[in-house]
Amino acid sequence: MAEQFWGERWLCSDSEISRKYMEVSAAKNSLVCLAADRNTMSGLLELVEEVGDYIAALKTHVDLVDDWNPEYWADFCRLAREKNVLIFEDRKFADIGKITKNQMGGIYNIKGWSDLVTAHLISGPDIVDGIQAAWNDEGRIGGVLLLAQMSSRGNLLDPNYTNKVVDLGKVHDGVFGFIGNGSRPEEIKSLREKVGPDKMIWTPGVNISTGDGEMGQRYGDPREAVLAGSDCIIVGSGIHKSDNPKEAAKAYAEKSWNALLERVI
Ligand code: S5P
Repeated sequence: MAEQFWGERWLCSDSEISRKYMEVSAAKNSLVCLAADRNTMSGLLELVEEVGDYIAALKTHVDLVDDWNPEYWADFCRLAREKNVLIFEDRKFADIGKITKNQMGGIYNIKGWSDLVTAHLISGPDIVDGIQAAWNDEGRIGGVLLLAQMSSRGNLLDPNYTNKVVDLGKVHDGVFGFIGNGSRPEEIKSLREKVGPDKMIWTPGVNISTGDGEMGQRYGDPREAVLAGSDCIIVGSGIHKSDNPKEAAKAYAEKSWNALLERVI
């Protein structure tokens, strides 16, 4: 079923995790990854309960939760699995390969529950091998999203750096795709041209109300991001700070899905 909606992305991709994402998004008619940036376990559980049916992936920052403990987290991950969403820890790893491998463990044990994680490629390509080795030790599969662009004002990821990240990431099986700047459709378009058809581009910095956000964050329009080549809109405050998170999640799902249909046709 996913093939008819995803077109060449489906045909060109032989990654199990990419196909899983495309299937989940097609089943839910949503290209939304919720950035679940709430500080309490009860707030997180409530949010996923409320919007889980309208999102395809759930992005976490495990280290910003005030009352985190392994039992609560296991409940949270169980709920996410029941809701059929991929779990994506936005850890933005950046160290050398062997340290990153160990950082996938530790008290949070990210390798045990994440399907996707983010990494910067600043330390070189071994970081991807380190992350993959950690999942492998756990008998699990996962995908790395490399930061090729960022949505924040004044970031240092210039086009030259972006090109290097794409060149290295494109040929690595452990790389699921790239983070692009959702606030600037022209940047997404140029990223898509470099990446080609087979890897994912996921974009934060997306909101129905566009413009500047808090502390240098910038927002672009969800439909424009998808038409420019984004495969998933990462939406945080647009959903979790809305007066009605469920309705907001539905609205983002609809906009992103209709844009995919428009793009493929
Ligand atoms: O360049 C980036 C990369 C990421 S992963 N800009 C971002 O904003 N993010 C993440 O997306 C950020 O860590 C946050 O969790 C989310 C955006 O949240 P929002 O509330 O601004 O939509």
